[in-house]
Amino acid sequence: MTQATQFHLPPSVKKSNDCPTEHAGVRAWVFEMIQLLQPDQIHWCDGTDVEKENLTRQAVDAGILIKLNQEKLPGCYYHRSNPNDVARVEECTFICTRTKDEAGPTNNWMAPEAMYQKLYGMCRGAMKGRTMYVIAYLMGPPGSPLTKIGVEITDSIYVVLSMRVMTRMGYVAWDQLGVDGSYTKGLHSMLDVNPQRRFIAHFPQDNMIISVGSNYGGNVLLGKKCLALRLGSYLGRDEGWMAEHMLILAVESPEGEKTYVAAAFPSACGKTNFAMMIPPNRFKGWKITTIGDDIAWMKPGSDGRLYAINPEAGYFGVVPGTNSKSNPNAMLSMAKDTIYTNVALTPDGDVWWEGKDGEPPKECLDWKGNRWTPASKEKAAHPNSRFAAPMANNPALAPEANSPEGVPISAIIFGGRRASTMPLVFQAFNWIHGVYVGATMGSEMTAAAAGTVGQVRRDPMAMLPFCGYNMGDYFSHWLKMRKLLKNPPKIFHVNWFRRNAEGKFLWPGYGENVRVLKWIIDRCRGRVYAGESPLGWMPDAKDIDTEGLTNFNPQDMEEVLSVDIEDWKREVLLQDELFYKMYSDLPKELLFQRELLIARL
Ligand code: OXD
Ligand code: MN
Repeated sequence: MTQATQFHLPPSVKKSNDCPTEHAGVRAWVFEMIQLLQPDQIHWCDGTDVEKENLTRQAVDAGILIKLNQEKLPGCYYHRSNPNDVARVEECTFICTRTKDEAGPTNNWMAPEAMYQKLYGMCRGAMKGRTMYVIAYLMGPPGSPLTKIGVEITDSIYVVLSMRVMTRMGYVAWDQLGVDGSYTKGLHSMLDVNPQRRFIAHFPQDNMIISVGSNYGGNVLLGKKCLALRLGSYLGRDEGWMAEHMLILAVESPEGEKTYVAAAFPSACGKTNFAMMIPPNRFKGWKITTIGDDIAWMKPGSDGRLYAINPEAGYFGVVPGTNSKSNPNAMLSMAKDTIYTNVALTPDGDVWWEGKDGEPPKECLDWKGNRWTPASKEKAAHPNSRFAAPMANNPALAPEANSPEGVPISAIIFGGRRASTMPLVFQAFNWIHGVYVGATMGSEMTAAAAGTVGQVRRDPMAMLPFCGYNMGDYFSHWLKMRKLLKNPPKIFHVNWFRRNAEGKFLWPGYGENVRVLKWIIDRCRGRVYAGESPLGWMPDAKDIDTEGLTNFNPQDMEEVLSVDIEDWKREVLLQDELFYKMYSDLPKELLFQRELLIARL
């Protein structure tokens, strides 16, 4: 444990504890931020249980958290956000590289000096009357060569308590930082939680994040989207690894054969459900365990395979629609020690949301605190209401989630929410084709980001909102990674959301997705046939096991696997929308892949 040391404060600032670090850079930066932000008090977070108890009590006293029914939900608390602050906001998210070109055509950009000036201007005196918390946290298991250290300054007790769930924070991180470790700086102030004064700014060349005007997880838990994806992708490009918006899971066969898979789906397309899936009876003896549900950091190993870690320690999942059928493991994960945000609150201190098991409550308070009954027109829980739960709660947690070496990935799966066009599954012909498949991914929009729900948007590798540099260079980095891998993962595309002419889902989804996963694994291990299609290698209908599927008509297999050439001609044109925007930055290989696809069609 790091020794407490003297840290001289301006006389107006109280301290609640001693500084736990001798790191000169961190101390100097914190001192500078105290002068800028002018807090009443500073608290260095140590990550202990005593600290958690104290901060939780303070948050309850201040009305920031509501203690839930401890018999039903031990250790669980409830938070309502400002109604203007319920999702990530891409229009307020900036990549402040030295030149606009480095940020590329898909990111908002501002010159670093201008952005610093603007945000430091807003931050002057912003913590008057508030406590400034200093959080050191690890992204990744302690001791992993892939792990990075972050230090976040915040004036939000909700952030501190959520960071405790989502990362390994406190002494474990102060210790790994040591006296001269490198780290990502993150400054967060809620200011007055005003959308007009909301900015999430990334300075990749300074390894720095500034987030102001919000208190929503994706904008303010700076280890997650800001460090693990935006700065992570930038660092990965320079250091020869990949930061991806991917879940990681392990599939174990009844014979004990383990295969690791990473999968990228856009926000709120079921990554958490897929990562925690429970195989159906037909797959008795098969086990799926979760390594991560949102982010993968992947690096080539000495054996030429791609090794992945989950940098996070918790889940920040979408709640509505979660129930004991769609995701029993998520239900158990959030049964204790969880912070719920923007769900509905029942009179007996329980939580409720649309799609939860059982009947809706006769009455409750909705996510805004207004009385709600089943006759109400508005939803009780916000569609992007969330749970923050420690991954240790997940009954299906893979022990490898804490392994510093990470796990060797055999398959990378891309997917989106598509009512038509995209078949249930296909395999890319090779890595370069797989990069093209990922780069042209599209999905119907959901509530995780502000925008028009339902419209198809291109979301390359599910990274459009999370790539910390020029997306064209990001594709080149993907292509270059192939050269570092003797045994690269095979690449696949899936779509669980295809519908028939009547609008009914063709595939049952959820735990049944293991049937598709099995085909994918058999392909990786060279055990199953595939036929060539214009899109890639596809299964024969008979090669996807449908035995025991009660809610699936085997005739539908042909339809869910079908490739409609006319649909695909339109799809290629739609894909061009993003390709045109990025044209001058696109690697030639991808344009060539586009030509090949058109020729095959
Ligand atoms: C998330 C997201 O919160 O992708 O994970 O939006
Ligand atoms: Mn995500």
